[in-house]
Amino acid sequence: MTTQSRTAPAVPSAPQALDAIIIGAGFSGLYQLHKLRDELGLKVRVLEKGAGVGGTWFWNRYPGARCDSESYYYCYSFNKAIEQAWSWSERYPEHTEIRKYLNFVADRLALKRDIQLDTEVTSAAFDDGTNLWTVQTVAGETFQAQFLITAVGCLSTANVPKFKGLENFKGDWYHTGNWPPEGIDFAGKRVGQIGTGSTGIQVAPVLAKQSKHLTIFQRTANYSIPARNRPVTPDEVELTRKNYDDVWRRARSGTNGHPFSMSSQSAVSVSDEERRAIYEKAWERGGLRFRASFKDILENEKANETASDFIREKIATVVEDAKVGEMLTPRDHGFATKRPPIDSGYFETFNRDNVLLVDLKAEPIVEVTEKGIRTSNQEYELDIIVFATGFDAFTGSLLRLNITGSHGYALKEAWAAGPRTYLGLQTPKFPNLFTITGPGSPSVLCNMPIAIEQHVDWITGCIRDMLASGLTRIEAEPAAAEQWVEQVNDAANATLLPMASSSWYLGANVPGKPRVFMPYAGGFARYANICNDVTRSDYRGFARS
Ligand code: NA7
Repeated sequence: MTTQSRTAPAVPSAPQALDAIIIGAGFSGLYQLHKLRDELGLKVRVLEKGAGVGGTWFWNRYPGARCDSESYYYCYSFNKAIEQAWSWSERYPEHTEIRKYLNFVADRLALKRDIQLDTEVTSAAFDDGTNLWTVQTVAGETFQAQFLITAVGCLSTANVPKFKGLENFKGDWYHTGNWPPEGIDFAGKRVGQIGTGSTGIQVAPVLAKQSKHLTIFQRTANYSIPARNRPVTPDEVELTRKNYDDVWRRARSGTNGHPFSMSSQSAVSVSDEERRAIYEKAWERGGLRFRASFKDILENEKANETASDFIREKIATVVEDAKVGEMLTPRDHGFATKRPPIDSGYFETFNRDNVLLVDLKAEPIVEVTEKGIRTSNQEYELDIIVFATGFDAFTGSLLRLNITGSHGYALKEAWAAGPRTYLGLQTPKFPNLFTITGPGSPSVLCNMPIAIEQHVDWITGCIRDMLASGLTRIEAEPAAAEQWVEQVNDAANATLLPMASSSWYLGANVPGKPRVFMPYAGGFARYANICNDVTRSDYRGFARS
């Protein structure tokens, strides 16, 4: 997608003085602006690369793009009036409705006057003499502030594999995370889709319906649970509004920031019949809650195998061609060890006459040609290629900001062997820089708005305390970060998550990226308690002056 980023003027402007700079105007940036401006009374500017607010949802406009958390809790909880005024139309709203919601919030809180759109940050540098950050943009503007807060999301830098010959392709190609706002007309086109993660699984059924022919290039077969998306009834809206306090209490007290609790039963402690009945019920209900059917699906390989087997059987039932069904059946990793997608007719799509599945493990892509994609077996002629190939997750968008901390130390250097943070909030040698849902925090393992609110609340409290005490500098201590990295590893190793060797949780989807398990897998409630404990113990692990 191209946006009209402001271009550099001949003479760079004088620095604009602020108290805080926020990069990004998605869920995180909007809430952080509200807290710092309206509660602490700071002078704040949000710098946003896109032409509108929405963050992830500004860019991900591919057909079928929806959130995987249910709408009634994929939203903010901090403002009763907003919570009570907004109604979602579907169980899983489409990207357009989520953007509408974020615009509604931004308008209601009068946030837009402090958000500068079409503004791409090119660098951010800390000055030890003044304890100020200087941020520069593509247009040559310069901003200075004591606090710099990155709100760039975990999944914002598109991963477009470097296939040989892509520049020769005569048709059009797009990445799902950079979708043109005007949309794409697929009518009568032969489309090739690469990637079968959450995005590929959402987009495929729609592409199959809109195009003349769809070829899906699959590297790793994936599990998916039916979303069972449907309109939300007025009665449900009313009931949720009445129960919101309870919804948020439950969401914050659990592992994943969802308002449902994990079963207390082990998948291997019940009879085969009982287990099947529980999985069948969860399958019929649909959605990510399937993962909570038993407490040990992500802890015990045998338990995990029961869930994996159940879904494998479902795939075999849905897909009419047994050979295609087997190609679609994941055998190399357990259910939910990679981010589990939810779908609206994904496996059914392969029963259509105009859909072809290509197994890239059997016939890898050799090159993109003028006419399409050539695998080791044959050339597939295409008019449009859709890359649903994911993101340079967690670190990609942060490293692209060219951040240099104390004494010119580059974030690229600090994270050369993988991200090292304290609580995912700060990195040693980068004073006064806070990262919302940074690597080392629960982030993507959690319902994102819940994770975001917790981070924004913590950062706001921390800044409030600093200002009240006349402090001007806060920095994570190296020893605290080292210990936290260990805790992040231990939390991951207590689960089956590291077993999926090609997972983007590990950075394995981007060639050359260090393999480090990046999100904190110890659970949201435990993480939030740790953060609160750090606050209570006078910001243990942070040097403040
Ligand atoms: P994902 O989950 O990273 O999926 C990307 C898909 O693209 C996945 O199937 C990859 O196969 C495939 N891929 C990536 N690179 C290649 C190359 N070089 N060749 C062939 N296939 C490739 O990204 P999504 O956008 O689907 O989802 C990201 C998150 O967004 C999602 O989990 C939600 O949290 C929202 P692989 O599995 O690596 O073999």
